[in-house]
Amino acid sequence: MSGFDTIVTGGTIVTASDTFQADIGISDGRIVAIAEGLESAGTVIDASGKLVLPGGIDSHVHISQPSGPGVVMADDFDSATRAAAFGGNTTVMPFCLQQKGQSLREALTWYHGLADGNCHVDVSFHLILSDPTPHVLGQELPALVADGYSSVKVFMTYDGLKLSDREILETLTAAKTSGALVLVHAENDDAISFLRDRAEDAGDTAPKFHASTRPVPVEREATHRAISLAEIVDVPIMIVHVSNREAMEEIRRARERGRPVFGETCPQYLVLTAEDLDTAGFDGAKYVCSPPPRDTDSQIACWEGITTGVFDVFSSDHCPFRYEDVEGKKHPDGQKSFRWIPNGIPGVETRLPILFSEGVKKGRIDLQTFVALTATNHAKTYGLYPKKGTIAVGSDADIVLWDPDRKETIRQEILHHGADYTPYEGIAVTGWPVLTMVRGKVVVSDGVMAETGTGVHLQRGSPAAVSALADNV
Ligand code: DUC
Ligand code: ZN
Ligand code: ZN
Repeated sequence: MSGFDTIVTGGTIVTASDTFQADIGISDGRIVAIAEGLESAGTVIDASGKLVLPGGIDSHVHISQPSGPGVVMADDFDSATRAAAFGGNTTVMPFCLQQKGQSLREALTWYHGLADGNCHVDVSFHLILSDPTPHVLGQELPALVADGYSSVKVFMTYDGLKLSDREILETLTAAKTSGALVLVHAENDDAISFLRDRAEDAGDTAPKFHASTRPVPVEREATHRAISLAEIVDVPIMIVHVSNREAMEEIRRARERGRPVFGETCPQYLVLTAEDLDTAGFDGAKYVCSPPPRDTDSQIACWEGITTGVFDVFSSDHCPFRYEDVEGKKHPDGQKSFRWIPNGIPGVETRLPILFSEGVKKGRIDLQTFVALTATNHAKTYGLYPKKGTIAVGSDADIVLWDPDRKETIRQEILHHGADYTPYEGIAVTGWPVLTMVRGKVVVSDGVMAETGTGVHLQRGSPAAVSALADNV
C-alpha cells in the first residue's frame, strides 16, 4: 500500500526555530508526517544534500496594478507568480488598488478576474484604500475583513492615493474595529512636491533627482507621524519598505515605548544605492523606486535592522516595469522629468537568493532568521500561520528545496518575470532554489515549470497582532 502521496527524503529541514534531518510525508497537499525513515509513497523526492525550507512568502508585490495614463505594469498574474515560483516562493501577497470613487468589492472583482485560474503559487490580496469614505470604512471594510481580506495599505504620498492624516486616523480606527492590519507607505508628500518643483525649476530632471527629492527626512518624518497616528488610535501598524537608519530608529523607539509597530525592508535597500540612479544616459530609471535606495551606511543600518529584529519581514516590493518600453520606464513623460518615470522595480524572483547569499552565506544571519524573515513572520503577521510559513504536521506542503552551494550570477536572461531587465544584474550569489512545491504539487523542478495553474486565493484570519490586541481589551 502506498502510504503517502509524496515523501521528501534525506534533506535537512529548516524552520524558524530548528534545523534537523527528517523525511516529510505529504498527503492531500498537506504535511502529515515528519520523521526519519518514512517509506511508501506514490512519489519520492530525494532531497539529499539540499535544505528543505518552508516556501517563501512575499507579502509585498504589485501585479497588474493600474499605474497612471499610458503606463502598464510588466507582470500579470501568470508571469509574476511564475517568477515567484522560480524564485522559491509559494505564496505572494499582491495589492488590490481601490481607485477613487470605486467600491472595494468592485476593485476586488476586477483583480480576481485577472488572477483566478492564472496563478502558479498561492495569492492573498491586501487592499489599498485610496477613498476611505464612511461607507467604505463602516460597511465595506468590515465585510471584507470577515471574508478574509485582513490587511490594508495606505499611502502618505502620491496624487490620487495619498490620505490626509485625518483619513489615516479614520482608516486606523475602522481597521481596529474590523480586525485588519494597516500597512503604511511613509513619505511626506508636501516635502516631496516642494523638492521636486525646486529641482525641475533648476532643470534637474534626470532619473537621479528622483532620489535627491525624496531624502531620508521625508521618510523619517512620515514614519514618525504614521507611528504617532497609530498610537493615538492604539492599533498595530506595519511600516513597509524601510530604507534607512533614521526611519528604522523610529520603529525601534516606538517598540521601546511598547507600541506594536512592525517593520519591513527589501533587497533594494541592502544591495543598491542612490548611485545606481546616477548612471550615464537614462539607465538610472531602472532603479527608480520609492523610497529610493540610499547609501552604504543605510545598507549597513538595514542589515542591523535585520539582525536585531527591527524588521519582521523581508519582502521584494516587486513592482515591475519594462525599461525599453514607452509604457514602462521609457514613457515619453519620464524623459522630460524623473517625476513621471514609473515608480518601482522587479524583484520577486531574486529576493530569496539575494538574502540567502548576502545574509546566510556571508554569515550575517543564520538559517532560522532567513526562514523567519522570508516565510514564517509573513504568515504570522498577516494571518496565514500555521497553514503557511512553516514545515509542521498539518501545514500546507509548501516546500522549497535549496541547493545551498549552487553559484549563480543574477542575469535577466535566467529570470522569468515580465520585465526586460533586473536591477540586480551581475550580482553573484551562492544558494539557489531548485524545487518549489505548492500544497504538495511540484510547480518548478530543476529550472523547469512542472505544473501550471496551481495557485489559489487564500482568505486570511485576523493578523496575530490585531487579534492579540482584541484579546487584551
Ligand atoms: N510603493 C510601493 O510600495 N511599491 C512601489 C512604489 C511605491 O511607491
Ligand atoms: Zn509603497
Ligand atoms: Zn510596494
